[in-house]
Amino acid sequence: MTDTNASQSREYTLEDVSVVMGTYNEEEAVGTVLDDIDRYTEGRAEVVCVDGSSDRTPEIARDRGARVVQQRPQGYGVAVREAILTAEGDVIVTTDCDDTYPMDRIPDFLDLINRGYDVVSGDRLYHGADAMPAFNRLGNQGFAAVASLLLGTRVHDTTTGMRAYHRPLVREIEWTQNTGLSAELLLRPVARGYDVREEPIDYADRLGETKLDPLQGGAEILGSILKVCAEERYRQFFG
Ligand SMILES: Nc1nc2c(ncn2[C@@H]2O[C@H](COP(=O)(O)OP(=O)(O)OP(=O)(O)O)[C@@H](O)[C@H]2O)c(=O)[nH]1
Ligand SMILES: [Mg+2]
Repeated sequence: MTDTNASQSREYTLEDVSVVMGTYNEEEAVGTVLDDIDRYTEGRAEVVCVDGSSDRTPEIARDRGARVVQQRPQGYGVAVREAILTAEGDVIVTTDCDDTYPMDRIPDFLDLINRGYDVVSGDRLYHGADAMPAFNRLGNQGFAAVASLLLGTRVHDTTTGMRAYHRPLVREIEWTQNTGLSAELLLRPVARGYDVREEPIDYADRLGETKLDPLQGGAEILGSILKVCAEERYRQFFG
């Protein structure tokens, strides 16, 4: 079993945390999200926004001390891959910039990484995800069922945007997906035997407009899940 984290020699603190996100025209939410991060990390975490906005999002983010990396908008995964590879902390926390994820849970996620997990994945479906549109909820349950069957390990929420990663894992795996990056970031570590924990979280209504078309986005995510699971199964059997 690959286990980068069990051998870690010291306890990580909030100074070792990078909170990262893609931001695309999130001026309604970005101030609240970054204020929450500051509050719950006591201003000690690095914050990285990979931004493709044409509105005031990057100015608001810079004003609040975030590091803003400008990027032409190319989709969720292109932005988040850049964000996780830019982050300098040993513990990398991803979120959406839409005020849906509970930033007050960052210290809990850090504790779990310190307990030896390589990935801590916020499971929105555990508490029912009432704020999620019914179509998306059903889709997410379907994605989890398909991925669980294909990998032979039960996973519950493959497309959550809130996770903590131990940095070595982020560097050890090659990330290839765009809309389906969130699923890839869970499924490849699960398939490769890293210590992955799904942690129930609350999920709130979005501030501002969604950036994802549910039908097209859903089809792309399903495609990513099938491809990633097939590649990982091949890798398990043929090396
Ligand atoms: N830089 C950048 N960020 C993006 C892009 N597409 C989406 N994002 C950001 O990625 C995050 C996820 O997008 P969302 O619109 O919240 O997608 P979602 O969570 O599937 O949809 P909702 O359920 O409506 O929240 C948000 O913070 C977006 O601003 C992009 O092309 N470029
Ligand atoms: Mg979102």
